[in-house]
Amino acid sequence: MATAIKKAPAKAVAKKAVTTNVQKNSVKNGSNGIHKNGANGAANAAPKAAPKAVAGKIPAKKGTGSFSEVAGKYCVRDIKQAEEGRKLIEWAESRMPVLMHIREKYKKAQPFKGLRLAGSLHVTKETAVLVETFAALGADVSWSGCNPLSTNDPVAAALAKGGISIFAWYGNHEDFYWCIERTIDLKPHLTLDDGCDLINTVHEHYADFAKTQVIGGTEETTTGVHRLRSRAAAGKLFYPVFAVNDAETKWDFDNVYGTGQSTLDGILRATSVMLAGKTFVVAGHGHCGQGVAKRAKGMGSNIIITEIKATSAMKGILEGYRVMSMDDAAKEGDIFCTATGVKDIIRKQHFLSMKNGAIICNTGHYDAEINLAELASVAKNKRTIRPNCEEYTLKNGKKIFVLAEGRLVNLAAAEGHPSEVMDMSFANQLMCHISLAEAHKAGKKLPNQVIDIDPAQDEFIAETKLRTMGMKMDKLSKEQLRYINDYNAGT
Ligand code: RBV
Repeated sequence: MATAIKKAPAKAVAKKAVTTNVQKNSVKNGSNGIHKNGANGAANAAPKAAPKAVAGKIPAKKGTGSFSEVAGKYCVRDIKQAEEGRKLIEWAESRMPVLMHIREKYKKAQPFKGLRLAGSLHVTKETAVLVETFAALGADVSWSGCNPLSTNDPVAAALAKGGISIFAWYGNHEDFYWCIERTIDLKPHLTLDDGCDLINTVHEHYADFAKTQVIGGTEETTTGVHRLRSRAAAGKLFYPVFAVNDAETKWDFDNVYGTGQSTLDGILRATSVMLAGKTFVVAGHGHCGQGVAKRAKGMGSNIIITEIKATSAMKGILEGYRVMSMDDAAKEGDIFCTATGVKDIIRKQHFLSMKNGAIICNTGHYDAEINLAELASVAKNKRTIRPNCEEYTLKNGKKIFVLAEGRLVNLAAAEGHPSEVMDMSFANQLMCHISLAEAHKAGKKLPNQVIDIDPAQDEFIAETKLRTMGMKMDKLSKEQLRYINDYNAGT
């Protein structure tokens, strides 16, 4: 049924301490772990910081639906889904050999013994392998999601059942920061972020704690690293943070091939449209945009790139794509995907000039790239046409389809990047935290800066990955080594 477009008022709902049955109208996962989107969720409402726990009293949640909850320990949608989640985690483990190798290697040493770690990262089967690796290596772990639509509820249930302190559920618009606050209640020594919401919360609401108690942290994604670098430049970073995103074994693989595959996966699950012959507009031709464009081209789409950086635009040209402004691309595209990290990439003037039936989605970290408020202002109604696909009928009569509320389509409508590529990203996360723990135990204080990844760590991770894939590499002979370093060698 079509609904007139207006903002739903926030409802205050009293919660019982422990409930188990998911109510009829609550947003939930399908049994296959594929997300089903709630029809008219408070789409773009920016989450506000939750109140802090005062004298040990936990503030009430605002969200609707019921939960499985043990105060101070976990809050997930339905603990009865744990068995289903456990199978997904086992599936991911079998495809993440590097992480499992490092788990084995450090099991005896217990590098995190006595340390508490809080993480805010998409609760997927891959993340669960990372979380359980930290726990296996001695850490006391507390976890929250880093996007309202990316938690896999069965996986969250399995983690809770396995003893992890986790606060996360799919469709968590209202209590996003409430969950982060609950992980901070456990007073972490280490923080692990994807998008910097945890780091920002610790810095803005617990500054003294951040300055005196936190040893260090890591950041997973491009957007988060940007935020961190501006925080550090402003002199407001209170502990050292490793820029995991900038590792070669992260951004050259996860951002390109992971985003490429999972974004198309999300688009296809949400629409089932044919990609061959379509005009596919990719906004932003950085690592993520390159991955999306490559894979869409592989499926037979004609690619248009929009860019602000000449070298990135040039790379698109040499791949055989067209480059144009969004004003022009808006008129030509059948499918649009934003991957810029910048807000307002697709806005009112673009919606108005789009073709009837255009499909729009985003694969950047935040939901700011498509201006949905402006879309609502030129639309007369919207309805959910299928999971993660909303039809807006414009006042000019054309229809535009928005996927996953403009949030990361690969995580909201599909399952995020494949386990095989997250294996390397999360191996980087783990190795950085081992470095932080080891430095702390050795009494070494790292500077309160954004720290780049040691190239030796990249080499170790890539080598281990290749070995687990059964690949062999060549080695330079002494003579070859001498030759490449000989400045007199020539024709
Ligand atoms: N990402 N995680 C997954 N399957 O757990 N998929 C994608 C997963 C991360 C990825 O590393 C990227 O940098 C980040 O999500 C964007 O929020």
